[in-house]
Amino acid sequence: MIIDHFKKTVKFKIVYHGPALAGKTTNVSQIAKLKGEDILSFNTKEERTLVFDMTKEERNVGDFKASFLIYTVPGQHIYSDIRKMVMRGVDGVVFVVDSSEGRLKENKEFIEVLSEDLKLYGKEIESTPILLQYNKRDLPQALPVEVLQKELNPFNFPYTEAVALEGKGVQETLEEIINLVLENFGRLIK
Ligand SMILES: Nc1nc2c(ncn2[C@@H]2O[C@H](COP(=O)(O)OP(=O)(O)O)[C@@H](O)[C@H]2O)c(=O)[nH]1
Ligand SMILES: [Mg+2]
Repeated sequence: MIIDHFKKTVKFKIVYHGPALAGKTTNVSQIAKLKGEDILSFNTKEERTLVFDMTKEERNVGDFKASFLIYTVPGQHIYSDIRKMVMRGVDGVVFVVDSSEGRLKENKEFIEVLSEDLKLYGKEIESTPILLQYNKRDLPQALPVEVLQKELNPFNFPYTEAVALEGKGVQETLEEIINLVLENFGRLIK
């Protein structure tokens, strides 16, 4: 986070993390769309989100103006350098889970990737504001939330359910991570 006491601004960084094709870009595009904007995408020539996307939210916090810069990481392992770069200075993470049964193993492995990414910048997964979003709840092969909770959420992070493709749960997820980040900020400045 970057605080500017002169201008009364504080900037936070929120990253949508998670394995490839979980729905990270879909979430962030929906957030931008709600504001009548497009996401900024930095793609390769194959037009996949191999680099990252971003958008911005603003809130008033006391007499400060808080901005939240929202990024996605590429989920493909070959782009780990870019992922790590995006994770620098992160204040809060939405870990997007593809609820499909066939993606469970990948989701699990990626929680480990998230943990390593945080360690790289001296942060522990247990003490970072993290929210799990169980996405693609519309799929017939979606695992029950209780199963996902047991398999993916040993730290008992707050979670949301979503169908990002239809915009369901997208705003709720964003509000919840913003709240978690602000709560954490409140604790830090006490
Ligand atoms: N059925 C379903 N598909 C989704 C949902 N959210 C995203 N998708 C699809 O999943 C694919 C990957 O989404 P994308 O946002 O690019 O994933 P990313 O790699 O995590 O950024 C795309 O084809 C999306 O349309 C959802 O809630 N339900
Ligand atoms: Mg993407």
